[in-house]
Amino acid sequence: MKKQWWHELIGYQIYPRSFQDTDGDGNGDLRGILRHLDDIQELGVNALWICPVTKSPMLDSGYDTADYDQIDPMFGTMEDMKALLAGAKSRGIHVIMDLVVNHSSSEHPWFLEALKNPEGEYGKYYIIRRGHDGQPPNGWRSFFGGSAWEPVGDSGYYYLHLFTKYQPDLNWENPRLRQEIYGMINRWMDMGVEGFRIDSINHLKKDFSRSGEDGFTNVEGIGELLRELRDNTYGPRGGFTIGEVNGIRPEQMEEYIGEGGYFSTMFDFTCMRYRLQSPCWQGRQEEMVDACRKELFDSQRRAAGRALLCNVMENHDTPRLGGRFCPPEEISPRSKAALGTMNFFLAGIPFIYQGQAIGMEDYPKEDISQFRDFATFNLYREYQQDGATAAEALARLNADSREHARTPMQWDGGVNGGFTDGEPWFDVNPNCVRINLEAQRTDPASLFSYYRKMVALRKREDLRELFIYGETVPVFEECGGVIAYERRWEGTRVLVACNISGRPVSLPQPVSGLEVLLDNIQETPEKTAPQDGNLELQPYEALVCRITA
Ligand code: TEU
Repeated sequence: MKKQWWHELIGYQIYPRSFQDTDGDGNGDLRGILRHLDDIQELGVNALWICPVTKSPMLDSGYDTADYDQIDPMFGTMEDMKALLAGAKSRGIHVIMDLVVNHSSSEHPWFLEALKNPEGEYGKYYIIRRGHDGQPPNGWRSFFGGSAWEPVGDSGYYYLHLFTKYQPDLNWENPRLRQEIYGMINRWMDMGVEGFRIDSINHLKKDFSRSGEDGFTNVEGIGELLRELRDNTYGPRGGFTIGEVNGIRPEQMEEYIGEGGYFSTMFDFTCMRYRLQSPCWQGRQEEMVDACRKELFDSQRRAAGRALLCNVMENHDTPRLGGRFCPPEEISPRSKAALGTMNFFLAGIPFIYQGQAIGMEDYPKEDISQFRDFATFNLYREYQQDGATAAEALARLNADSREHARTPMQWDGGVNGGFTDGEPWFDVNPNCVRINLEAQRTDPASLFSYYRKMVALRKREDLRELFIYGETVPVFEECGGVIAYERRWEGTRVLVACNISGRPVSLPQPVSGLEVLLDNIQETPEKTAPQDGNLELQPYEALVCRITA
């Protein structure tokens, strides 16, 4: 694999509305990110992905853009953005933005024009079609519930929205629209943005002859659009891009992220999809971990030597990881550390989500009114239409709502966890008295200190290349509930072994000559790493060792 500057990145994702408020309006802002750049640097990461901060009515948390060239006043000003870019640069941190171009907001001036005249110039910026007999053009369903078509008044026209009705899909078949988008991307890059996390990008192309998701997911011919997009923007500028790509065929990975691919990397969402709360896994943690391991190693195998995946355990669309993998009584700093370790040392580019390194947890709601996301309310209605009672629908949201990831960052144990002096836009989890950065920063046994050690280990001069380019070799695959692999590079071998279960495990074959590099049970490293014999892993123990013999 040809070396690239961005292979060295270890990323941190910020959900800005919940990061830090500095002006007392209860919403996080760009100055809040600026204020915490030192904390981010303390963690050791060298890349930031900032979720959308451009002008938006915020009906999908900024994933509904009303002006691609302006910062939303909620987050601050263009001057704040420039200050943030400069502050990050001076600390060696590369900043990427979220690029949301499958759709805009329904308040974007293009769309307002399109509504006035669906046949006119701006009508062609969107996907607007005639219905028939009072019915939408076809039966496509939105990802967030209901029909994907919304009538344009009583004109007989409908516009397509794969997400909420406030997010009309842009028409990528229109070359004028494409040029507008390329211009906008280049303006951000001129300003110092070094790349993008690219939202919902595999839905750009539509095929109206197909029913269901096949009509708008990875449609034949999408590659031409993705290639042209790259060649007119981040490609020639050497930008770093992460595609939010779901559901491509295994053999397409190289086309997407191999050398000369459409993007630098794409998320491996494997770990996000496994949830103990899902009806298919309830109470069967070991089977779930085994299935997850198999899928993770399959994608590692496919990428090996060809591409680097972007490895993630949490993001703004998924409940917190402790509850996804562990029964409630086993969610602890130790189990969170083991889960973090399991993913962090795989081949690829790791990204840590805000709050993950201090172990933030889901905050179940007692009433539907405590949620904030339009998509949540859609689901709540849909669950009830499908026969659930209101209480059951709420329980289901509490089990798997993406909003769990969006509670404000817990900086300290004070009022509102130090997030705001005002009224927070979304309730702070009261467990901030226990789980917060201030308490963990100075505690060498804290999860935050452990994450710092993980990052430092990945960056260690003598192991850096091994963690980026080394082979990933699954080991102890027969051992239920354990995820273990070796990383191998030019004669150096490192073993990563994580026990994702609440019981001790003895690995089935003896191992010898282990030098412990990292252990999430600091008190007993010598016990767990015998010089010769079978390795014993305590419940939720994670070990990273150099194999010296
Ligand atoms: O998420 C896209 C999304 O919801 C996907 O998981 C989608 O369901 C998938 O592509 C199906 O194949 C992104 C953002 O992360 C999310 O927060 C936004 O709400 C959404 O796009 C719309 O912009």
